[in-house]
Amino acid sequence: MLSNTIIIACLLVIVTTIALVAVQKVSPKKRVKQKSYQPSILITGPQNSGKTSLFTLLTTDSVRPTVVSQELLSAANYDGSNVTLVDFPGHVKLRYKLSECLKTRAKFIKGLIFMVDATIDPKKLTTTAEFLVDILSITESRSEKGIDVLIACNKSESFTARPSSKIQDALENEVQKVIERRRKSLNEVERKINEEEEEEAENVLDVLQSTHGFKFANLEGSVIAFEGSVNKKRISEWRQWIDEKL
Ligand SMILES: Nc1nc2c(ncn2[C@@H]2O[C@H](COP(=O)(O)OP(=O)(O)O)[C@@H](O)[C@H]2O)c(=O)[nH]1
Ligand SMILES: [Mg+2]
Repeated sequence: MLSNTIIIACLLVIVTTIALVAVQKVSPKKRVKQKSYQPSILITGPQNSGKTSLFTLLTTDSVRPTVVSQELLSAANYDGSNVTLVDFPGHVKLRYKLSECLKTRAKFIKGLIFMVDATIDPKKLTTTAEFLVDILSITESRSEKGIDVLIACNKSESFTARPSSKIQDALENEVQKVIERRRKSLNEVERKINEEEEEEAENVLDVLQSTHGFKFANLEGSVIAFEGSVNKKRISEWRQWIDEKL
């Protein structure tokens, strides 16, 4: 008799616990609201292009030596606005942080600065273009109007620097090649990728590339390239672009 009571009591405890867990799992869904974030401007781009130097110049009005960091830097209420300025480290291993941010906060991103070192040989822009395709794949598909991108061609005081128009053209060509390669590998590679994933990847490439090939001008977000030099504090065109986004 006593053992029956114990069994019933145990059963009651188990059933109550299961019910509580189930309720907890269901109720957050009901409460899910569209998360709200501060509007932001992101400074992105490959390593060593001058992102942290620019972030420092914009936030302290000084040019200082930088340290390679794995942490992103952010400055809320940039220049008296409600916008947060964010410096994303360019290291490949930290790219997921940028992807995550772009995916979850697309609507709150006022603009994206993609910084490149203008002294790099335009023929060696392949990895830079791959990075840009990763970014545009998200910004063009997650946000209705896309996100405006400034290609900030830094180190332009150097005599080996290329003009911004040349860098923009070279990047456009490289992006086209990256898209073609990705499309080819989607079609050719026999791997167990599920159909849904494959279709999504193809859709993203279609968003970027019309039948006439990839052109920055065909994107939803505007893409513009200006040269500048953080070291020489020659960044007036970049500042103007930022001011327009604030
Ligand atoms: N020549 C030149 N070097 C620069 C300029 N801006 C930044 N640098 C240098 O480029 C290197 C990388 O800068 P950093 O801001 O750390 O790049 P990040 O990796 O993109 O954050 C540092 O040695 C900077 O001093 C510039 O306008 N001209
Ligand atoms: Mg940095």
